[in-house]
Amino acid sequence: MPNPAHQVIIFLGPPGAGKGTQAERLAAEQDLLKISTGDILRDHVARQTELGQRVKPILDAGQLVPDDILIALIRDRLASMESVRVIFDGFPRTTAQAQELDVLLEELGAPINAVPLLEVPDEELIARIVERGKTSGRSDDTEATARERQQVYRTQTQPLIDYYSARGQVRAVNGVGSMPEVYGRIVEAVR
Ligand code: B4P
Repeated sequence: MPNPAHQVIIFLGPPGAGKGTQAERLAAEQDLLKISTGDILRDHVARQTELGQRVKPILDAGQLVPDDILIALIRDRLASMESVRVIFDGFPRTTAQAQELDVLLEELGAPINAVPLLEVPDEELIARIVERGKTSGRSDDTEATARERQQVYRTQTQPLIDYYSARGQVRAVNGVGSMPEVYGRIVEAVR
């Protein structure tokens, strides 16, 4: 029996679409925990943990980190939660990750409430990432890596749109406009 205290939102969208930006505000305003796998991995890189050293070249190349690593990270985060009030930002990114997340959420009795999909044209995505690269210090914020990440998104992550659409969970959101404008659309979409 699902626990009504649970709330699970999965942000989908290409790199640079604004998932992190919007998930941060939604989490703060709706008392949810934002779990950003990109942030978790970058933190490991910054602290030079064993995992960080292993994944750094993968992040730098704009490729995806192996599924088993991500699944273990997410399993750990969810294990200690009594009520699962979570926004996933950047996870799942492959069908294998999505299937494993289903299993974990089923065990916790926490169904997915909504899957907002942020839609932004490719060239605007590249422009945003290159702009962010001027200050972010992120080694993957270059035009070449951004284009590689777009390609990876198309082949490995886009199939998730069908995966969640088949269950009627995807809510397409126009991600072009000011950050507050986009946020307003997301609030409507997840209501
Ligand atoms: P992420 O950290 O998830 O990177 P992202 O896709 O760039 O972020 P996002 O879409 O959230 O964009 P943001 O809000 O920052 O992943 C990085 C890497 O980690 C991956 O390439 C991969 O190697 C690895 N990884 C992470 N998760 C993984 C997984 N599950 N499996 C395998 N590997 C994984 O916004 C982008 C920019 O646009 C910002 O500068 C922002 O200020 C700006 N912006 C936002 N909204 C805007 C708006 N409305 N108008 C103008 N600009 C806007």
